[in-house]
Amino acid sequence: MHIDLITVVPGLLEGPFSHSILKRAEEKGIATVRIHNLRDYATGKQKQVDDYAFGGGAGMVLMIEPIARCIEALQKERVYDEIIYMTPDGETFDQPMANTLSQKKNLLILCGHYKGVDQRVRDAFITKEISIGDYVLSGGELAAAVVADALIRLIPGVLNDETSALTDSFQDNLLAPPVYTRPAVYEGREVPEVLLSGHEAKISQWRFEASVRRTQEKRPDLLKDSGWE
Ligand code: 6GU
Repeated sequence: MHIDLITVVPGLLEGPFSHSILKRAEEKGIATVRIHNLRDYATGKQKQVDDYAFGGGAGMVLMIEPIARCIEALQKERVYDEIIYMTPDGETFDQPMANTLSQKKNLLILCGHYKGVDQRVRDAFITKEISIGDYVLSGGELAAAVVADALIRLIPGVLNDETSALTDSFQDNLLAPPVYTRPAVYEGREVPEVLLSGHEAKISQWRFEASVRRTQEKRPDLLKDSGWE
């Protein structure tokens, strides 16, 4: 997979992709991520990327020309499966959407800022609009990092067996079961005995039941669609 990100604040995106799992995915060549500074596609000595909204009102709007120039330059190098705009009024991101997008080859993600982008950018270029939840962030960058992380970790070869995505919460509409490590007893708090038994079948059964119980307690809404009820 290759992800291109367009932003006016590249610094906000550099950190998340230079650590841990995302960094290893990049090093293995499984997922490559490139951050593009919208200002590099602006013209004039001001390198202007935003302007006042027609009709007035507070807040600046990202202009169409630099964005169009940037997208069109990137499209000369790749054909994108989706051109995504990160916006609080987009479709709410969830695990099924992550699963679908993780199978795409080339994604372009545009991060909004200020009061958003000129509507004509959305009309002319954008194929999918994503929100990560019902709250407002100061820009789409942190949301784009969330989405990219959720996609990249699902690509085969990114995670090893120990961190396999198959046992994640949400993959089967169940939350993951509790986990424990050493010591077996901490200040009188004991690890459930079955987990120390070495009995694979019993452990699997315990984990499944613990998942169902945890989901009933914390997220009964998920169980309705799970088929486990
Ligand atoms: Cl994608 N962008 C912004 N600015 N705020 C958000 C969001 C995106 N998703 C939730 N809140």
